[in-house]
Amino acid sequence: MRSNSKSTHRSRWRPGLILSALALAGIVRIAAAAAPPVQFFYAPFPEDQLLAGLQAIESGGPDVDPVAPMQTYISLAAIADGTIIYYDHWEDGYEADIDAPTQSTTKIWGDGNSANGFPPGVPSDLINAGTVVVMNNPVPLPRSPTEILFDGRDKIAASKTISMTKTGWASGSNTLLAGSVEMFDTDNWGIDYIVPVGEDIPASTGYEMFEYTGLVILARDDATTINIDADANGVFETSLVLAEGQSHQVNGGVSVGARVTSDKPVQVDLLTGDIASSYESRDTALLPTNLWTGSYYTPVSTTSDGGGIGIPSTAVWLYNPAASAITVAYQYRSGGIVQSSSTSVPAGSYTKVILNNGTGYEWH
Ligand SMILES: [Ca+2]
Ligand SMILES: [Ca+2]
Ligand SMILES: [Ca+2]
Ligand SMILES: [Ca+2]
Repeated sequence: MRSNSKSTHRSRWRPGLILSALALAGIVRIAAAAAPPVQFFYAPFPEDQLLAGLQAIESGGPDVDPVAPMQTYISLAAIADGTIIYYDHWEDGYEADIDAPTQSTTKIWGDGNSANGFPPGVPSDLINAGTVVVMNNPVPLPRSPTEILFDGRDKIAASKTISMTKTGWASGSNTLLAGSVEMFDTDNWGIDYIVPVGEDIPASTGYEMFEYTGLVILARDDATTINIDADANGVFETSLVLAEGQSHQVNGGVSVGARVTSDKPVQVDLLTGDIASSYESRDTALLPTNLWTGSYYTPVSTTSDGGGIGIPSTAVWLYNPAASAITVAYQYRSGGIVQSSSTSVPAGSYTKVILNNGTGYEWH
């Protein structure tokens, strides 16, 4: 075994890897890799899955139901001059090497050569610090892969770090029921996720805001096995295999402490809503558990009330995955004076803290 292991290890020192390492050190310049990607993104919430989630939240009753087509906005912001973006649509399959594309549908943005594509709204084809690119189109459903559109599952690579978001809504309900999530690059994906809120939070505690709780799970690699314990009973009731860029939806039925694990990194997004409530939903990208930490800042509070029933709109939900209760201390300013307080979060459960108006909070 030792001999095999050593052999395997040594075989990894291929000449290409050595050259790449030297190139990074500035010793060797390799013409073919003028702008190698350092970040990779996959747009979450394929439009059919987002529509299914929105329809589960808002259907029936007197309000206008969500229907196709969807409206999709994918945006990116650059922080460095000379950023190169590679945009690879899922519809015709992914490139083997996104920075050496062979498909005419794959666009290279920011290289000053508009013949291979340029960002919407940026005819100069130059992406500099502060450049914002917004990709927007209606997305008919069901999707026909022969129609190339900006949509969920598309793959984006960047030669310098960027930030990205995806925003969408359905026709009918329009922007009354819309969602927007930050897109984490694949370095910030993980193999273990726990959902901090869920449908089992009583209406009296959660204002029914989690009456619908669902997930979309998107894979980076072919042959990614995912396991899902949506009802948080400690047993994975669903196990399936996803290909690169494929997305699986858990369309409701997610409880506090629900878990998603995988053998390769995945992206998990959360969609929640108050069912048939004249349009109330929330969504967010979940962080994998290895990126959880013991200190957070909350920048936002508000005076507005929740639906005119006197409930402050801004609340923090604290989740404790441990087998015993934990105490969370927090500080905030009131009238310019720093105040300290604390709350207890039960084992495997949650606590809600409502934020006072005009305050920022630090949690630890
Ligand atoms: Ca596309
Ligand atoms: Ca493609
Ligand atoms: Ca170009
Ligand atoms: Ca289960």
